[in-house]
Amino acid sequence: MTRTATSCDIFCAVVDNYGDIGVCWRLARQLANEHGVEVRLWVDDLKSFGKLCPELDAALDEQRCRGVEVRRWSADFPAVEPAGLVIEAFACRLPESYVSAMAAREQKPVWVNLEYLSAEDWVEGCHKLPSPHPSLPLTKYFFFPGFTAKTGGLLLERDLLARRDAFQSDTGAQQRYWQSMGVPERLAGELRVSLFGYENEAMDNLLSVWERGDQPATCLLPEGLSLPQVAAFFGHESGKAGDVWQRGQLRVHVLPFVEQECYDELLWACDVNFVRGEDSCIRAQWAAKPFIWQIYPQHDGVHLEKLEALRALYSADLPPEAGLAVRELWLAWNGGSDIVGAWQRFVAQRVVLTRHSAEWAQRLTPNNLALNLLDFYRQVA
Ligand code: TRH
Repeated sequence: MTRTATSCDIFCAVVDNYGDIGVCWRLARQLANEHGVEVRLWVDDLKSFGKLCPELDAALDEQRCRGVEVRRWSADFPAVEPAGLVIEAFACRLPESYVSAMAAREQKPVWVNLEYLSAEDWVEGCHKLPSPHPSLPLTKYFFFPGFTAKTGGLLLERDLLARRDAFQSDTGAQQRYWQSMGVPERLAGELRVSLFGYENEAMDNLLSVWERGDQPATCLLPEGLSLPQVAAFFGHESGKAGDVWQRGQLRVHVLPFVEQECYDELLWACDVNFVRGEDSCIRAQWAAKPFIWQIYPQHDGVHLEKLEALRALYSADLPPEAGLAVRELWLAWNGGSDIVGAWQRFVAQRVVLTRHSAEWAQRLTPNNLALNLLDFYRQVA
């Protein structure tokens, strides 16, 4: 008899920034609200989480939020009955007492380690691999998100693409959006670019090329790690949401860091998006607009292989000139050189890249991570 998952515990340790909790929060909401799963999300850092979901109260150990039970994950872990589906996000190591409780259950939970996203080839071979526990009657399975049919796919909400299409085909909705963010209407020929990234050596040159460009460029900059560099370019020590700075053709609007559900609109409304890490990179792909990925840097340089793997997959069907433009700009934005020329060649391919990005998003759609996870549960439970 096949069983469906009715309860799920997701464990999330916030390493750095917002990516870990960003993915877990998105998955938790999807399982709860689209699939009727009773989800408990255990998070060790409710303050970071609060940036993505401001209605969360970081002082509470237990609360319900958007259909999900949110629990503080502290060292003193309570005795709880494990859920049927247990998701250990990014190898965060479950509490020992919880693992023992899993082993004690007559019907063992399905235990999944949700891995980081990568477009590299080896992912297909490792997806769903079992790892038996050395001493307990439990098996943990590796579950890899990814871009091809043999991987776990990507997080995609049921109505996301319909909402995107409605927004992108409704100029009134876009105008209302810009108004709500305090950004004036578009000028003729203006380019709108969102910029979400880490510190970046190429920042000054990128801002300069926009400043001296032959079309007005509006840069939408969410508050965060890039802000000090951009502020310095304009001669300021710091900046805050609401600041507007102009130099030549470039105008920057500093935006608040918005709750996670509202970030998509920025990506949908812009012509080009700079994104980073993991979750915003996927959202930019669903936005069906040209994007530039700043990958989360790792000391050993392995991140550049990951960057190259997604670039190759995304660009495979592009005409050579457009493919080269993507390659040059992604490399220049990730520690390479000549961002000035790379930007100019990229923006010259904007029409081709926009069409391609829409086709790319369409191609990724059938491989839905939440559905795959629930199917996997049915196979294994
Ligand atoms: O914050 P990140 O740099 O997270 C990183 C990566 O995930 C990386 O792979 C991981 O190893 C490291 O953390 C520990 O980038 P990412 O993944 O894009 O997450 C940002 C989240 O913030 C994403 O869910 C979108 C969300 N966001 C908002 O909710 N509001 C905003 O205004 C913006 C700009 C982003």
